[in-house]
Amino acid sequence: MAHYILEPFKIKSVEAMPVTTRDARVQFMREAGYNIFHLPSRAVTIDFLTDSGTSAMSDHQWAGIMEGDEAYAGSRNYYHLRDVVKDIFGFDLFVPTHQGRGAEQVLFSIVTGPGKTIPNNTHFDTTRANIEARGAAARDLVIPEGLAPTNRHPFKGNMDVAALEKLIQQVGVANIPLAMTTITNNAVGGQPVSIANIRATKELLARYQIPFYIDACRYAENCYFIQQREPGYRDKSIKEIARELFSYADGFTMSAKKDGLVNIGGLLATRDPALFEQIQNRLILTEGFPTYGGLARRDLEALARGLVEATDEKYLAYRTGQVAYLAERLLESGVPIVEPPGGHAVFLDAKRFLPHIPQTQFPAQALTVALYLEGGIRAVEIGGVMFAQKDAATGNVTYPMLELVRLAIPRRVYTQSHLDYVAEVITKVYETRESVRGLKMVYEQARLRHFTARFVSTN
Ligand code: P61
Repeated sequence: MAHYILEPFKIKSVEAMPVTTRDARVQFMREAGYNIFHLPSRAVTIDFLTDSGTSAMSDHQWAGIMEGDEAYAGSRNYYHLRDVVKDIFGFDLFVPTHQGRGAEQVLFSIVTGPGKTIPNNTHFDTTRANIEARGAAARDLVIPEGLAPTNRHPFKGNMDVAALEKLIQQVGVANIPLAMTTITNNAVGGQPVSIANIRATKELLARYQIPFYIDACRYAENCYFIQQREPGYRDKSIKEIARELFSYADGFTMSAKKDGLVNIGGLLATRDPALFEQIQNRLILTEGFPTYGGLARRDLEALARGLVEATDEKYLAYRTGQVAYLAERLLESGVPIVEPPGGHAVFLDAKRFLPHIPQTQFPAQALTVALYLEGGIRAVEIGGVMFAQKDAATGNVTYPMLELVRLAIPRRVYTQSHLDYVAEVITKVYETRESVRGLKMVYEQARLRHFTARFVSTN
């Protein structure tokens, strides 16, 4: 039997949850063009679209909202955030941004351009898009185990350091303004990266004098996995692990909507004073003055408090335990998932779930539709819709290795009985999987097409 870790909090405020009929869901889905991004939230019972910006804030964070000092420059909330960033990450030079892609936009508009290449263990879609939008190339270099859904490697998110060295030699140091590692590695299943791998990546990059940046949105979950799984870290606190991990970085971007436990916000930090000057100038142009960076000052206070709360081990044990519980329940029913589960989400393996649907008919997208129709659950496709690459010259489409459906669990929002309901709905869909049909895409945009694409059923 799957084991559930007690929630380390009580509920002080509740929000009504929409419950719909199957007929209503069929209608909603048709109107949404079989794309869950077009569903109004009033049509969704359990919303697992994302763990980003969907957390429940604590009473302490809400109290901080009331203590917002809405000064344009030099707000006391900014100084509080500055102290917390220094304490957890060890960085002096940082700016807040409105969210993760705000940080990406500012950084990449300065360092990338045509002919440049940015390597990463795996870029998430907005990171890739922000690089490609500037004519640069985004390269994914995760270890092979990361792409094998049932391989139980403890750090499946790791960078393939040998492949990184090969890439550097191929494209040349001058064309790589920086290299990144994303923790946890979202696109391959929320899989952690070991501190040994971070250290090895840093050592290699230092030899070539290439700066090393971390995409840090789920850094606390990653540090918890290091504590639990990596030899030598069991007795270290999350903060100690974070301080060591970030000591190898020359900078980081962070969507604070994840392990910042806030509904909006981001961070961009660097150790390079000359680059920091450019960052501040660019920030003023697009986000805001450096002591607020596109956020209300009350948001900075909530973030300063959220960052600290996310390093609490009781919270992280519950958080990763909740994800593991749902994964365990699904495995007990024979449902194919990415193993072991990651830190923020359970990923269904749509290739094994729906082997009768070819990749040209978007099996993972078809599965998200089926989950919604069966139980009002909104999950997100991470497969061919999001990541297929079309060759501009030949029109040939290359599909990604993995066709996944991500059930991203918002932090501190759902209880054990919600997860039990989800497990029952998915088991039912699995038992009747032969009836699920593929989809045909009838509308798409050139970039980030998954947000707006529309489909029809191949029925
Ligand atoms: C997510 F459906 N992630 O996982 P921003 N880096 C990484 C992320 O995971 C990430 C960002 C940078 C989201 C939100 C999301 O197609 C989608 O604060 C590793 O969202 O700008 C965001 O941070 C960007 C959901 C993003 C999507 C794109 O759910």
